[in-house]
Amino acid sequence: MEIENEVQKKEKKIGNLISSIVLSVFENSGPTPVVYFPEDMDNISLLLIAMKTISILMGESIYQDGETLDEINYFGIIPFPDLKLIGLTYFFLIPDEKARGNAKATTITLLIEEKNNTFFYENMKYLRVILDKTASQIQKAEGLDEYTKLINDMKNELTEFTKDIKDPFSAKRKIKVLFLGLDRAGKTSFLFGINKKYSEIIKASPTKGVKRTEERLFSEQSSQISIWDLGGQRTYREKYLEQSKIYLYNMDLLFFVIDIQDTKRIEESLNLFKKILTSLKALDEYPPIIIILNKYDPDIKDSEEIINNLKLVTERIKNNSEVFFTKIFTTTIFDHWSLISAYSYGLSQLSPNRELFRSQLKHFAKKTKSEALLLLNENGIILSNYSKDTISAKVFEISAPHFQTLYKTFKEFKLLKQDFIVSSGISDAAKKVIFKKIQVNKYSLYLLLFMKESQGIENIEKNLGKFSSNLAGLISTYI
Ligand SMILES: Nc1nc2c(ncn2[C@@H]2O[C@H](COP(=O)(O)OP(=O)(O)OP(=O)(O)O)[C@@H](O)[C@H]2O)c(=O)[nH]1
Ligand SMILES: [Mg+2]
Repeated sequence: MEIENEVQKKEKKIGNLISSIVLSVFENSGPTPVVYFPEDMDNISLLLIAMKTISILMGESIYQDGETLDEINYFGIIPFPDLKLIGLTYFFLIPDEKARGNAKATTITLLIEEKNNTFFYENMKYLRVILDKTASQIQKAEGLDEYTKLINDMKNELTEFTKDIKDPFSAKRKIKVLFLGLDRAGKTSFLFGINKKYSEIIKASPTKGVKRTEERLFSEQSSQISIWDLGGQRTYREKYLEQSKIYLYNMDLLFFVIDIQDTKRIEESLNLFKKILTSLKALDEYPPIIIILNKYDPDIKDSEEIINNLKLVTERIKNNSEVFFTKIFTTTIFDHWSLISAYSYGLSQLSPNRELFRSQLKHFAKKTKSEALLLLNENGIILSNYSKDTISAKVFEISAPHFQTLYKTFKEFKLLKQDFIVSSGISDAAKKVIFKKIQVNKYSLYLLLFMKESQGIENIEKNLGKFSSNLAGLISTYI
């Protein structure tokens, strides 16, 4: 009898993996929970969910700046520590001629218990499809009755989906990142370069088997990122392809490294890439793939040979990648930024909140009249970036690492009166690059801004509070 009760309890819990669903709309009176499940949810929790999701996502008036309905759709994972819940929120607009900006800010939030948070990360793709589908139906719906029906349909679909989930979730999200490529492509050097272990690069010998390290974007981060650097010599390659279930299985992100100087081995390298994709398809794994064309050294990058190799590889990768998401970067250990850009871009693919971060940066850029913005962690990894044009982006590429070094040096020798560095006299007197440390809860972050107007600093201070508090709601679930 007792055993049966236990079983029943467990069954019920699994069926109720999703604690609640809330559809919130920004009405005249403010953020309002309009449809929710379960129906007896208390008002205080409902209001908290409506306010937090809508305000984080909305900024003040992001959607009134001439963006079309379709441009506004963001996913994010948002913590609700007071309720011990965690939410997956989809933000979108419902057209409404009577509303400010001709649209009403709307969110659909799925809530689960904090301890089950890996459920969201592991099922993100599927959940995104369901939420997206429901949202686009709601955009076309006529009113409350239809909203209620659509949310109810979604609830049933989700219950059906979660009913088969038997395993309890580990509290920690485990992320597996692989570095693959031929021997001597530069995988190990790349990773040493990212961590500025330059003396190790000189000493590096070919990797035997696998070398595993842990990456931390923040010391407080709750997920565990394992970086697997796989030796590229033939025997090791054969081993990981043969035992793909051990090595390639459950991969969240792949860096594929090619030596762009080694013209003779480009075919071999592309063949390996093909084999890896075939293995991944067999495993039904579709991680984002970052292609790293390495050894793109400053002194030879304009040579005819390198230009030809680049063209060939880019074309072949494009034609061979099929359903995989790929992004190509050129890198060299002689340019730290080239490594950081590729690496950061890859890691950002792991963040369900990346679109939200970007929209926050874009909004802050507008408020501060900045041409470009970068948000870095303490190790100089880019968490998010926004730039109006490619020139601003280029300015950043060149200046960001220098600023961070300068800042740290000044700080170390106690030469900083305020918590920022300003450089002016760039192209014209009014343009400034500002590097500033910001504190978001317990997280220390760095902000680099490229501004065209000189009243910039006051603008930063004025808007920083709101910006930081919005980021605070998103950063603990960044990865
Ligand atoms: N010129 C140049 N040499 C590089 C660059 N990156 C790495 N190398 C050199 O390339 C050689 C191979 O680098 P590794 O990092 O050991 O290559 P790997 O891909 O880890 O090789 P395996 O462990 O055998 O798979 C070393 O001598 C590095 O110094 C680069 O950007 N430019
Ligand atoms: Mg190696």
